[in-house]
Amino acid sequence: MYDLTVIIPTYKEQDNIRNTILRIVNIFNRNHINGEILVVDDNSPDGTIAIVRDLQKMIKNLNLTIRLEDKGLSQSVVCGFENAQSNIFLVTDADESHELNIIPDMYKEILNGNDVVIGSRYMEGGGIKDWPIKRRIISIGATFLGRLLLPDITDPVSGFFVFRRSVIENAQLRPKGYKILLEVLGKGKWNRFKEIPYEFVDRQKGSSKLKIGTIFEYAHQVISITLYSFTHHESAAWREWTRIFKFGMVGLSGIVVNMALLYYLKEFAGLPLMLASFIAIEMSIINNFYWNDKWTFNQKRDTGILSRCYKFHLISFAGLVINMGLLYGLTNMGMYYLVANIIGILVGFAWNFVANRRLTWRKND
Ligand SMILES: Nc1nc2c(ncn2[C@@H]2O[C@H](COP(=O)(O)OP(=O)(O)OP(=O)(O)O)[C@@H](O)[C@H]2O)c(=O)[nH]1
Ligand SMILES: [Mg+2]
Repeated sequence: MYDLTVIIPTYKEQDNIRNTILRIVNIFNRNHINGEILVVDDNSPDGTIAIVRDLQKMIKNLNLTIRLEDKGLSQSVVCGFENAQSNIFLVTDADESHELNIIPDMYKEILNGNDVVIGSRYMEGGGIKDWPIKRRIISIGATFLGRLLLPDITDPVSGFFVFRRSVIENAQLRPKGYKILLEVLGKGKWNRFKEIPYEFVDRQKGSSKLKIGTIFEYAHQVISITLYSFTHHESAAWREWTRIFKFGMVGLSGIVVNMALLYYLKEFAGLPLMLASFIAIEMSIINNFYWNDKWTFNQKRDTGILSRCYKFHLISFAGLVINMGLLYGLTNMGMYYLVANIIGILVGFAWNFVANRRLTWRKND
């Protein structure tokens, strides 16, 4: 048994694999990590396998799995999870695009109690070097889609991550395509996570295997994780759906408060309509804030209640502007006003949820 398994999926990496393995061995030695290196190769026709076999003669903690069917990156990584001889799995590429030097920090954060630790290109301090504009656009699009499922994570499609075996013990992974991390995060069971920034460097040697079909595979993957979460309520994606649902319920309660108060202030307190409406709106915003703070986002916070309440007000106000702006614009374009209003409400709701999720109730652990 080892303390850590570094899984390296490979396909035609004869120019890179030796260096990568030697660097990881070096990192293990310098940091006294009792680690295993597991190369999972899809029967590469070049010299990759011979090189690994050769290195195995002098590196006893180097293992090799050769797969003969169902070729694919994600499948190979999952095969690595199955064959690993430790309870902590770290995945990295063979082409030295990842900053291998942060492996000890990533591992340490797992020992500190995190379930998942991700090397992030998209948080402050991270980055991407030498990427053509096309690759950047595809990556940003993929990241955006992934963040819809997992808003707390800046790089949910990173190929550089480490996690505990327990995260996926009961998850039914259906590996396909490139984005295995999204599958692990979306279907797995985890609470504490950490991201560590690093700079991705484009491969210097060997060729890229990214194809256009990969994009469709990815869209398919996002949809199936969403569907999976509906029936597997321990998954992280489900946690997010629950929040959206609660946020919607709170929104409905706000409408009830608003209507009831407006009626009372107008009919019984005799206030002028606009003043009554102003008070009713303000009370419904406070009502919504209270329940979202207590119920929807019941978690540790990193700001005081007044600051959260203030942000919630600003965002609600912007939401109102969005709602009314759409109502105005769409009816001017000839749309029936009740239909335009529904669109305004839905877009306003999406804005309110996403903005508050990001700004008002940020912390998740
Ligand atoms: N086992 C296996 N490994 C693969 C497969 N496709 C890619 N890999 C490996 O997965 C890692 C990431 O693949 P890359 O081709 O580097 O993907 P990328 O970093 O998005 O793109 P480039 O660096 O531009 O090629 C590398 O170690 C590849 O050798 C595959 O079908 N099977
Ligand atoms: Mg690469």
